[in-house]
This record gives sequence, C-alpha cells and structure tokens, in this order.
Amino acid sequence: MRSDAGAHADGTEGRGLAAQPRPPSPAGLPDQDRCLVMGVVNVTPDSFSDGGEWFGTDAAISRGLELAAQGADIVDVGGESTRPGAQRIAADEELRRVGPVIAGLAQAGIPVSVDTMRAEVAGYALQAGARLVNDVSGGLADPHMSRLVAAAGVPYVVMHWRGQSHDMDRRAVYADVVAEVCRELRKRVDAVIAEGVDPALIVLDPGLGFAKLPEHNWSLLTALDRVSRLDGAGPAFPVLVGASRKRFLGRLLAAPDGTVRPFSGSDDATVAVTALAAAGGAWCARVHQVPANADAVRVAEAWRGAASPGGQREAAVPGSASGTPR
Ligand code: PMM
Repeated sequence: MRSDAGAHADGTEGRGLAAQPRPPSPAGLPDQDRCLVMGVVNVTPDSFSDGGEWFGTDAAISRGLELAAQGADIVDVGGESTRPGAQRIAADEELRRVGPVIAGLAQAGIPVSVDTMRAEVAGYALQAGARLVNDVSGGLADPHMSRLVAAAGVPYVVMHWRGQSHDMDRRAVYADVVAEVCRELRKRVDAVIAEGVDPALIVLDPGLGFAKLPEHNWSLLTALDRVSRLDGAGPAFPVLVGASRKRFLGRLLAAPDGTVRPFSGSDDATVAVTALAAAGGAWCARVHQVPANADAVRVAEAWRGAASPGGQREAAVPGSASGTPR
C-alpha cells in the first residue's frame, strides 16, 4: 500500500526540490520567472555581517547602486543592527541613517525596501520612495506598524521573531521548530490582516538566526513549502530567506580546531543555500554579495523547470533560445 509520506496539502506529491509552484510577487515589486535577489545595505557601524562598511550616506548609496547593477532585484536598506546581543538605537538616529539613502536609491529607480521594526521609520521611508516594508519583528515590536502598512497599501515582510536581539538566543527553544514557527507566523498573519493589511501583500520569512540554533535554521530551510502555506492547506505566501553570512554557516564551515569561519568566508555557502532555497520555491533571497547569488537563482529556475511536469522548460535567461545546443 502506498504511504502518504510526501503527499502535500494541495494534493500534489512531494517531488523533492521542485515540488511547489512559487507564488507571484506582491503588487508593486519586481516579478520574474525565478527567485528574486535582495541586496543588503546595512547603514550601521555594527551589523554582524557588514557593519561599518557602508556607514555613511554616500557610501551606502554607492553600494546600493552597485548591488542593483550586479543584479539585485530589490535593495534592502537598514539602519539598526539586529545581530545577536545588539542594543536598540533611537528612532531619529535610525531615520537619519536610512532616509537619505532610500531617497537616493529610489530616485535612481531602484526598488527599495526598508528594514525596520518602527512604524515611524517605515512611514518616512515610504515617503522617500521605499516600496516594501521589511519588519523582522513581524509587527510585534511596534503596535502601529501593521496599520501604517495597511494604510500605505505596500507589501510587507512578516518575519518570525520571538523578541529583541539582546536576548533572543535564550528563546531558541523548540520541540518542533517548523510547526512552531508556522503556528507563530500564522498568529502574526492573522493579526496584521485584522489590522487591515491585504493578504496579497504579505511575504513570510522564517527568520533564520533569530532565536534559532543552527539545527533550527536547517530544518526551516528544508520546509519552505510548509512555511509558505503556514503548515496548512491554505494559499501559499511568497517566502523570503535570509541566510546570508549568518552564524550557522560560519559554524558549518568551522576549521578542524573548531574556529568558526568569519562571516565574509561564508559567501560561497550562502550561494549554495540560495540555490537550494530557490529550487525549493523561495520567492526571494536576501544576500550581502549579489553576483553569484544572481547566477544561483537562474540555475535553480532551470532546475525547477526541468523537474516540473512537462520538464525541460528553459530558465528565463535573456538571450537563451530553446533548442540551442549546449
Ligand atoms: N536578517 C537580518 C536583517 N534583516 N530581514 C529579513 N526579512 N530576513 C532576515 O533574515 C534578516 C533581515 C540580519 O542580517 P544582517 O544584519 O547580517 O544583514
């Protein structure tokens, strides 16, 4: 007798990496026949992954322009570090950091997202031209955020989050991480919809590294289809994955003596995760280094195309022609 293992809520059988169709982009954002690439500009002196590198308006704008030229579909601008143990900064300082950078990039025609937990900062960022609010707290840090996003009618990233960075590591306790993350995200989705956010504008994010141990991150990465449907049979939400330069990659790549690989040495591993997540149906990968990730999402799309019913579909690569010998 056939086992039900691998059967999905929508009746499709598990087909490995290419099992699930990818939901389209929310209105107002780039839509491609592949996973998108979000390039990161942290306008902070102390972010875990690139702190200090782009601290300053001119340096940050130049970096954002460079990321877009390298193939970023969206540039994510943040002014507050969320590295484990980080303390919060004042809202006016956050605004001072991100406001001119967002304005400069938006004026250049680049799709910009603002990475903030504060409604006040999000409001100014939207006025400056941001098209997406990326809230790592999923609306929990600021009770005004959902209403602001609802009134603005812009896409909203709702990330799984259990509390501020200064003590998030002690919250990394799960009996079944995928089920619990889906359940907690479901509560946030219901709450923001109740505040008026259009479900069609919601993007989900499992919150890799936020109150997660390495094993939690890996479990979530291999269950993106469950995250996308919040472990139920409802419609799929687009899923954003932020694995880039996170500690779990540095730990995976530790030297034989146990020395954790520095974050800048995990860019190749980030590309591998991007390829796997994109092949698994992720909508967007948030990364610090764009070029190889832009290649990876195209490889993944070719993989998905070949694995889909009918197979052998060409990836949407400019200049590619079906039947061209390789
Ligand atoms: N991670 C960081 C910051 N913002 N936003 C989303 N949506 N998802 C993430 O995983 C995420 C994020 C922390 O990374 P960084 O400070 O090294 O950029």
